[in-house]
Amino acid sequence: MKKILPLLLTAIVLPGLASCNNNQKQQESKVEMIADFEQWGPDFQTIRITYGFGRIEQNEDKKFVKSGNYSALVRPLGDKTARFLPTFYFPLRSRTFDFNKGDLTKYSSMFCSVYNDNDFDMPVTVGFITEFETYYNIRKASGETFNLPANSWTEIEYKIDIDFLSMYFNVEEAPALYFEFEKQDAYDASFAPRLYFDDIYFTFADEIRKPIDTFILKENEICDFEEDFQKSFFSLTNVKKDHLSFDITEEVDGVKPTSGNKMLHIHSSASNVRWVNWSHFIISEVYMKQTAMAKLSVEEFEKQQWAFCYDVMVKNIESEQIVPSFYMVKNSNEAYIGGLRGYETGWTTHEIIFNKEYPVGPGNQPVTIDAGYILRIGQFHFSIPDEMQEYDIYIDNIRLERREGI
Ligand SMILES: [Ca+2]
Repeated sequence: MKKILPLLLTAIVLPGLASCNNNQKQQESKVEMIADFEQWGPDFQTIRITYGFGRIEQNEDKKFVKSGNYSALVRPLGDKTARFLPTFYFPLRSRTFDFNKGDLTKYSSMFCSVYNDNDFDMPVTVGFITEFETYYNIRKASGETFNLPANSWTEIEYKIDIDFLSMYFNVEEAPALYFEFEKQDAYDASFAPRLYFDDIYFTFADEIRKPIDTFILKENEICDFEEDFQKSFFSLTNVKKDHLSFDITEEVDGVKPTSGNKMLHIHSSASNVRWVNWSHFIISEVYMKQTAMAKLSVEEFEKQQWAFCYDVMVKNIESEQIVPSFYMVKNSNEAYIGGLRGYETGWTTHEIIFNKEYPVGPGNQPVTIDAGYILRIGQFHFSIPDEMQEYDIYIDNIRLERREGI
């Protein structure tokens, strides 16, 4: 019996090993490596960081290496004055290193290993950069946020949804892959949290995919808040952290949407500041460029009178204002229409008529939403002031309406 046992074991173990090796080989051939951090270039050399990011360096402590000899020690900080959350990213094309990994139709997922060397959990958001010029000016597609539990390795899989991403950019030419953190309460990188990244790669899809156009709106709709994809184009700038929050909701607290089944609900918490701060609910430029607003031709714009309309209700506060602001591309020019007040009696429709002069704009100058804003429409804001008490804003059915011909 003693002699048979090792033979049996051998017989069982060897085929197991063989199939394991085959699997491994198959997996390797299905992988596009972005960085395994074994070499300085391109792995570290091509990384870009946002202003005030913190620090990234090569690590050789094996405890924090997933494979090979090295990994990347990432210490995100986030300068308090920086416009962006601390983000590092990998351009997917390089002339210097002669690669092009930007055709996302070939890939199914992004994988990476991260060790969170801190006594607290940390979130990281993964996604794609849609445009980068300088580290002052980058644009991101909404990503997916993963929790990194304290003192352990996490394997991240970020599924590459080309239908969703094709709303932002040509998915055959994705500019860059990003990792974004929250701002840390630290001033110096030596106090920043420690994270180790290793083996960042794309897996190949079984076949090349074609994106399906899911960005479909009703005629003259800017945003009715009915479609799931819309939410990923909304964001907030909070003057104070978590001062403002929003959700897309069905009927709530007796408030019913004015169109369809869903509406935007913005909640503002009470503030004790003694001066006016404005936070912003933002609809992204990428979104606005695909709406009825951007599809108006100049001829149509001049021939008909058009109005930008939305339904709004402010609850739990007597007198309130929100200020809609139109931007041209790249924030180069803003026009806000001020002086909209008093919604306490229920739903009201606001309209802003294009080509009409409004009395209050930047610097108290008259302002007109003219053809320039249609041809070069950028992001759109609702600006929302701090108040001493908490309150709620409901918005629905942002749309264009045709008025009489002129
Ligand atoms: Ca609606």
